[in-house]
Amino acid sequence: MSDTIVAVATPAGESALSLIRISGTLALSIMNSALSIPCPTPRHAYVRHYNSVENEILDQVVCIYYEIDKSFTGEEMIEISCHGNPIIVHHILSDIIERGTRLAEPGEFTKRAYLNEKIDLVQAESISELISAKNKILVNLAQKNLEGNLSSIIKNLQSNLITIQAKFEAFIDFPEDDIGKENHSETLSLVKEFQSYIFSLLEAYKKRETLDSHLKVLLVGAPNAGKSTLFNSLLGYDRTIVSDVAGTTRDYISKTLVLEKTNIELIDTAGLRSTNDSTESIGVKNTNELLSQAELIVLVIDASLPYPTFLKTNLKGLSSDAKIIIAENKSDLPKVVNKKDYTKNDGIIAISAKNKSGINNLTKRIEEVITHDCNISDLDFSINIRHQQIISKLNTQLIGVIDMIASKEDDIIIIQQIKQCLDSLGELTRPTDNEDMLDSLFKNFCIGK
Ligand SMILES: Nc1nc2c(ncn2[C@@H]2O[C@H](COP(=O)(O)OP(=O)(O)OP(=O)(O)O)[C@@H](O)[C@H]2O)c(=O)[nH]1
Ligand SMILES: [Mg+2]
Repeated sequence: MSDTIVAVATPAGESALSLIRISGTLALSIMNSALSIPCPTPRHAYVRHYNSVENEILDQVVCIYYEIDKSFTGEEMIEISCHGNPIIVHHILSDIIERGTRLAEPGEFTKRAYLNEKIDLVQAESISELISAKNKILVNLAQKNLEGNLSSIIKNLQSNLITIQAKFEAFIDFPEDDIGKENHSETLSLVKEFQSYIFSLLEAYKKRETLDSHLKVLLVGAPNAGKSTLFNSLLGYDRTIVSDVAGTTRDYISKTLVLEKTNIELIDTAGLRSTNDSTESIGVKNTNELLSQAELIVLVIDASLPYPTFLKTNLKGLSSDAKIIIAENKSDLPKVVNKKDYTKNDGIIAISAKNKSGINNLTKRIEEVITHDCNISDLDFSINIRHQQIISKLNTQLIGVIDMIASKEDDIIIIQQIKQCLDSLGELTRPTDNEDMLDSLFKNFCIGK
C-alpha cells in the first residue's frame, strides 16, 4: 500500500485558480472529511467548502474524485481547484498534509502512473516533453508520443523480433529438417529489414535534434540596409541601435526568436564593407566567420539603391548549398535595385522594416527554408536522447545478428543475441532493474506532474 501524496499542480503566485492533486489511499477519506462528500461519484465536479481539521472553511472549491484504476496514477485521486491566492493554497495544502499525506516529489504522479502501468516510459517522458516543448512542432510530437505512437511502433518491433526468434528456435527443434538451411537466408533478410528500420529511427532522432537546436539565421548586408531595424521588427521590440550612420552595428547581437513551428537564433551583424575603422573591421571579420556557420542568411538590401556590387565579392566564399533569402528592404521608397544582380537565392521578400510591412511573409519564408530539409511534417513520433542511445545499441546488436547469420553461427548463439535485442527494445518502454535511471528521469519533472 503506497502512501498518499499531494502537490500543487499550478505555478506558484497569484492566479485565478490553483489546482491541488492528491493521489493514494487517503483520497476517499479526505473527500469525506474535508469536502463532506462521503460517496463521491467519480469524475463529477462538486462545488464544496473545504473544511480544515480545525473545522474552519478555507475556501469554496471545485473537486473531482477519480476512482482507483481509472485515474491518471491508477490510484484513488482527487483534484481540488481553489482560488489562486498563495495563502489559501498554503492552508489547504498544510491541512491535507495534516490528514496524513506527504508532499509529492517532482514527477511522482507520473512515476506512479508508470509503476501502475497506466503509461509506459516513452509516454511518461512525453508528458515532461509536452510541458517544456519550446515550439509548436515539439508540442505536436510530444502529444503523438503521449498518444502512444512510438509505444505501438516498439510493440510491433517486439512482436516482429519474437517471430524472428521463434524461427531460429524452430531450426533447433527440427534439426533433421532440411528446411533449416534454406530458411536461414529468409531470416537473414528479415533481420536486415528490421535493422534498416531501426536505423531509420536514428534518422528521426536527427530531425528532432534539429528542432531542439536553435538554428542560426543571420541578417547580413551593406551598412545602412536596415538590418538592425529588421532585427528589432522581427523581435517585436527595440533591442539594437538603429541609425542612419553607416557602420552602426559593430559587434553581432543574437536573440532567440520563437516562430510558429520552430525557434531560431537571430543574429544582427555589422554591415559588410571594407573599413579603416579597426573596431568595425573586427565586426566585419566576425560577420564573415558567421556567414560560414549560419543555417540561413537573410540578405538585407536597401531596395531604394542599386545593388551593392561588393556584396557579390563578400558572398563569393559561401558554399553552393548555403541558403539565402533576399529581403528587399525600404519597400516604402521608390524601387531602384535590379533583381538581375541578385545572387542565387531561396526567395525574395519585399519588406519595410521601418513600417513593419512584409515581416510576416519573411518569417514564414524563413521557417519554410530552415525546416525544408528535415521533412518535419513526416514525423509521427519523436525520438529523444535516451531513446537514441538505446536504439544505437540495438542497431549494433542487430548488425551482430546479421554477421552471425552470415557466418553460419550456431542458432543457440544467434538466439541469445536476439534476446539481447529484445531486452534493448524493452528498455525503451519498460526497463527492468533501473531504479536509478527512473529516479533521475522523474526528478526533472515539475512538482505536481
Ligand atoms: N525608409 C526606410 N528606412 C529604413 C527602413 N529600414 C531601416 N531604415 C533606415 O535606414 C537607416 C539604417 O538602418 P539600420 O537598421 O541602422 O541599418 P543597418 O543595416 O543595421 O546598418 P549598420 O548597422 O550600419 O550596418 C536608419 O535610418 C533606418 O531608420 C525602411 O524599411 N524604410
Ligand atoms: Mg545595424
